[in-house]
Amino acid sequence: MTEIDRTSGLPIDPDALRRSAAGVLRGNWEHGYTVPSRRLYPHQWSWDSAFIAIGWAQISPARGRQELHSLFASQWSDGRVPHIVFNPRVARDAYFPGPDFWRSRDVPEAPNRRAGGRETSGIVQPPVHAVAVWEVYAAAPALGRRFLRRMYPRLRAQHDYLVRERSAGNGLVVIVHPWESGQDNSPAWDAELAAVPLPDRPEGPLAGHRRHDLDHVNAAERPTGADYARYVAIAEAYRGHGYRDAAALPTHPFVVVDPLFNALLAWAEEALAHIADEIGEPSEPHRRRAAELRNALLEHCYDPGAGLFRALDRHGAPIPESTVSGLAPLLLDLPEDVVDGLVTAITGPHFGLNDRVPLPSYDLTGAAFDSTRYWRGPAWINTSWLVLRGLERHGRDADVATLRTAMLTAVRDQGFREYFDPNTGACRGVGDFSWSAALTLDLLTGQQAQPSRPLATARG
Ligand code: 9WN
Repeated sequence: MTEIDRTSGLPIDPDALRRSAAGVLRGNWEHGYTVPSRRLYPHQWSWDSAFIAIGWAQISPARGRQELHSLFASQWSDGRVPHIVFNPRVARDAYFPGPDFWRSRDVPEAPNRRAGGRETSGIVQPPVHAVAVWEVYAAAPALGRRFLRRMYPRLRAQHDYLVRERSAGNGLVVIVHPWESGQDNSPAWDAELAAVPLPDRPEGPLAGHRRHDLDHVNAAERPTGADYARYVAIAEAYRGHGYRDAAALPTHPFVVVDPLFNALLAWAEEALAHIADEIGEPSEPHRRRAAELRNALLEHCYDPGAGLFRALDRHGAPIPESTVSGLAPLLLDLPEDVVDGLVTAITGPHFGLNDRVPLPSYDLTGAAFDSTRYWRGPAWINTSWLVLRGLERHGRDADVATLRTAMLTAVRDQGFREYFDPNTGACRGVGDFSWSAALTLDLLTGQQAQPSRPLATARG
């Protein structure tokens, strides 16, 4: 039944929305985990699984636990959690680049195929998983702490890998591929990408490869062919070093600091501290690491003039593009003037907070803005949700309500789409996209004010 949503004043039928969101997750459930999209992404993706588990927590905490167990079953022995874990039940070329491109089977640190391990990619994605583990546990603590005990060492190994192998030398960690940011063709990567030499092959730089994304989504909504050629070249360079960071990084063609990646690592360290407390492990090292990452973000990435955090290039110089990534540190404990700066950026002309469309992925007034193309402008549910959690943490209730209304309006009117035109709200990308459904379930639960938001409300 349609009712007026208490916080937003929006006419929605929360039960119907909840039912259809749950239907998307159930439809995308695949033997122990959830694919982001049956058509475009028929495997398990790393940060998708974390957001998806947060959604499952609301309707089936058991599936939320399974989702995370399944992903971490393919963790490499060096601690990295691969960005894709391949589904052996779909054709090997159903997605490009697939298992025959990444060749994890040749890497001793990767899951052993002969022992039943799944093949994976060799890069990572933003480490938001400890938050998901905590939220899945917090949704049903009566199910017991065994899940936390099992996940804690794996999460520690995930974080230790990043801090050990990916150090930027300034307290932050680097990423080695645009796909690792989760915001693949963000304008923040343009200058670095332009410097990546394209392989000189007579049949073109993507020779021997075929993109499958364009079978499912309009080319105007996806990265360009030149972007893809460089994505492949960067991945091939890393693969050429057996995915060993110490060997690869000195000459690697793409090395940047992403504020969202680092903010999520810090937020996840806070979650690890909660988990450690709950199972009787020392939590202080996690709080310390979270604070160190936060301080390094403030020192090296915050741009007080713009009121947001900048990505850094390989020399540690700020990249002058304003993207939603630069708003993600709002998830952390910050000085009040920095919070004010971020809120001004969110509500001002660059990100244009309103109650119709979620937040754009890129500055609405930026030179590279494109309302249609992937991470160069379109509004995404996951990054909007992260900013919403940040606004919640800092008690900006009116802005939380506005953003929540925008997100619910988008999925109510356009469905659980992958992304949306940030000006008109029109749907873009694929439909029945898992994290859009999962995080809607979380939003609808927030409306019932259930006490399952420990990280959002914990201050300091
Ligand atoms: C490459 C699965 C993933 C998300 C990323 C999003 C997109 C893949 C692609 O889909 O990336 O990893 O093929 O475009 O950019 O954030 O995790 O949903």
